Amino acid sequence: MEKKNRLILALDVTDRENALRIANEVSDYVDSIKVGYPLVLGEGLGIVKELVEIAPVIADFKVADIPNTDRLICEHVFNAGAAGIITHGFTGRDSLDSCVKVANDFGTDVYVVTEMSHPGGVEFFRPVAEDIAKMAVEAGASGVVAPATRPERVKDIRKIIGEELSIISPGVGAQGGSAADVIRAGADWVIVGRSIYNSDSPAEAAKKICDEMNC
Ligand code: OMP
Repeated sequence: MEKKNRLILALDVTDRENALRIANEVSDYVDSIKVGYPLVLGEGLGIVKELVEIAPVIADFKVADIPNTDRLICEHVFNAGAAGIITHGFTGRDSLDSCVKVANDFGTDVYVVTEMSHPGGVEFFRPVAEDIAKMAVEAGASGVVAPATRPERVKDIRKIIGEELSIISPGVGAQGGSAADVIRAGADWVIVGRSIYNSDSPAEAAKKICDEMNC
């Protein structure tokens, strides 16, 4: 993913018309659009093909299954035109290897969740976040997902993964995190949903976040 604006839009609206309108409005300010279950269950995987005309798409399916099922999911997603996918890591190295293998065949990216951004994200993830980050490096993933709600954890995870892997970081705005703080802590991109798509002016909201990150 080209690092221009450091902003990834989390497009968690559920209908095509709104999705395309918002994506078009913010296209100058985002490096990628993340789609997940809300939009794909609402409109089908075909929406990815339409969105890639506007910006590269990361498919957030938090893939978490046995290697064969993971492979099938990744193949579908990349055939639909996505440039990247988000997977879980707690399913183990063989499952992650399966996703990375498909991504390598397609020339696409795999991002592995380390510690999640919501309050419950510390309950089970906290003790394993570092190990998952290490595994992401060893498996040849492109990057990890780490919480903008806890910039100190982004710092910890950056120390583990070094500079080669990217950190994409959700939790800015609606979940209370600050874009500038988490970029300073070592994130490469912030992922922002509600603060942009629920705004009266998604473009202005996206521009404001980009301006904040000029730090
Ligand atoms: P907002 O809270 O509306 O900005 O959306 C954040 C987006 O990031 C949503 O699409 C979440 O599903 C996603 N996300 C998190 O909020 N926390 C995480 O730990 C991981 C993700 C993710 O993998 O993208």
